[in-house]
Amino acid sequence: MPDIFRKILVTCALPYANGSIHIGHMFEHIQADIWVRYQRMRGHEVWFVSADDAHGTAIMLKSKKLGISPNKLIREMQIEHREDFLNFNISYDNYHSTHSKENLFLLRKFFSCFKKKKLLEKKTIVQFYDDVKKMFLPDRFISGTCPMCQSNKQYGDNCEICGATYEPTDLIDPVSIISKTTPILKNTEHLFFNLPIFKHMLINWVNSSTLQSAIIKKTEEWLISGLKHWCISRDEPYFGFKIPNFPNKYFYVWLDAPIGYISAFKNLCAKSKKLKFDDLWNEKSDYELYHFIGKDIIYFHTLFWPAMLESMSFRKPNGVFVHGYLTINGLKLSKSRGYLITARDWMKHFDSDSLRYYFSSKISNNIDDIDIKLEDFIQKINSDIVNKLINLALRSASFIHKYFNGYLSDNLNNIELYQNFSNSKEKIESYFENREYSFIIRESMKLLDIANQYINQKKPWLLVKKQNRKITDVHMIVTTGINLFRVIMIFLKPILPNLSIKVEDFLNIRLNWDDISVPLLSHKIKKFSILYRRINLENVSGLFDFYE
Ligand code: NOT
Ligand code: ZN
Repeated sequence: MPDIFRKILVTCALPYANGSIHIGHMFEHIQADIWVRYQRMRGHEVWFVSADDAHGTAIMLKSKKLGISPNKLIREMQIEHREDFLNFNISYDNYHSTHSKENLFLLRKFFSCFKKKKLLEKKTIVQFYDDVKKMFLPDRFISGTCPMCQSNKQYGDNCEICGATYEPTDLIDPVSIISKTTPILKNTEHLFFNLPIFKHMLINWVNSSTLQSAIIKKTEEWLISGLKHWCISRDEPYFGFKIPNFPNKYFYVWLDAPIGYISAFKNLCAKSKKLKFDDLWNEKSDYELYHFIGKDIIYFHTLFWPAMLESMSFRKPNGVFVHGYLTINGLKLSKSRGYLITARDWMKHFDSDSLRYYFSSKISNNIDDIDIKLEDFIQKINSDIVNKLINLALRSASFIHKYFNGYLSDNLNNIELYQNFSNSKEKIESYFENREYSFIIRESMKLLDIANQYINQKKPWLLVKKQNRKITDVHMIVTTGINLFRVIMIFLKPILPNLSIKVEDFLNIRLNWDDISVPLLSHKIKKFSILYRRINLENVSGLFDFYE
């Protein structure tokens, strides 16, 4: 048990149910999963949930295009997504859906609470309407020329070139992405949530929670520039939950999506006797709550979400952990341009630990974008995992079996060296806690270089051949090698779950955090079988080719 026992709920942003999971999604789910696995290893109570985000215009249109019902689409997507996350060892306690009975139940609760507290107002606004498809157009379905920098093919809400944000009606020459025609302006009535009323609460929350400095800055900018009333309804055709007594109107997907965090938890409570819904969501809860998200959806999590929770007298998040975008060879991933690698394609060429490791070598707690490259990836996996990590185990284990019947010696050859390794524990702990995984990789590789040098200097392969060899020395040297390997494997266990299972089998122990300071002695290990295979560039060319 750790000194301070923590109870934590962790979530990842809910992937939309209209497309496959790709490595851009995985970047977030892997980052969160490593954090969760680490906290569990420390003995804390951690619950990890997410769900498919099953509503919205995009899902409605996609199901039409496929000629199937939205319900069928989201059912099939959820099965696929769950499988993908399982393949990457994302250790969800529950992976639910926003199109669920719990989510509808909770959404209605939020809605009645908003009404009771007079937080809602109906207003008539003017919006772009596609007269061919007979539907109002969400911002992302309108494209035009940026009013600020004149770049063309920009979305209705912001410009990817100059970063300006604006109203769709500000766009020059707007076009409907769906019918490619010029949309018309049409009046429509909508429901607005009074966000400005929460300004002071939000200022307090921003200052009291653990947010990255860039996120505090951004949120404060929004708070200073003034909060607007938030439109929470959408016209049909739409796929989502209908608004009671407001004909032909649906709740906006972004209202029920964050409620999905709560409903995934509620659904989990029904399955687990131990968990109580109120223990987590009441205002005085002693659970910690953290959301892992990308930097495109910060304001949903630092403005709307705390305001929604406050109005329900629910507890608010302790932190929102934001990451930057993933790029491949410097280019942003894009579904429409086909610039992405799906989780499934990845698994056809590589294993999941390799992506977890490679991402970790680049993960810090800032929101800068992260670039990946095929050659860099292969080089890193082969040099770090195969040449340094596995090699250390291999070269030591071969002696243990050949000369010592599989047993480790009852003493180490170099206790000081072992202690130096295990003393890195606290440093590694703070890197995990602060999500600075690249430092964990760097520190582990530094230690592995030292361990391999130690074996190189001791040359056990020469020692055993010497005439009056000291066989006990050889035994203690290679036992030290195995023990140094074990310390590094404990550090890397949250990052490399598949390899860890194999190593636990090989060493015939569990890799436990609390065991780091005590060496493994007089213990029988199993025969070394292949723990990890080198990657050959020839076998994998093709996967990143669309970027050349
Ligand atoms: N489906 C959304 C997206 O950007 C994420 C929803 C996260 C849930 O992929 N919500 N909140 N707040
Ligand atoms: Zn622009």
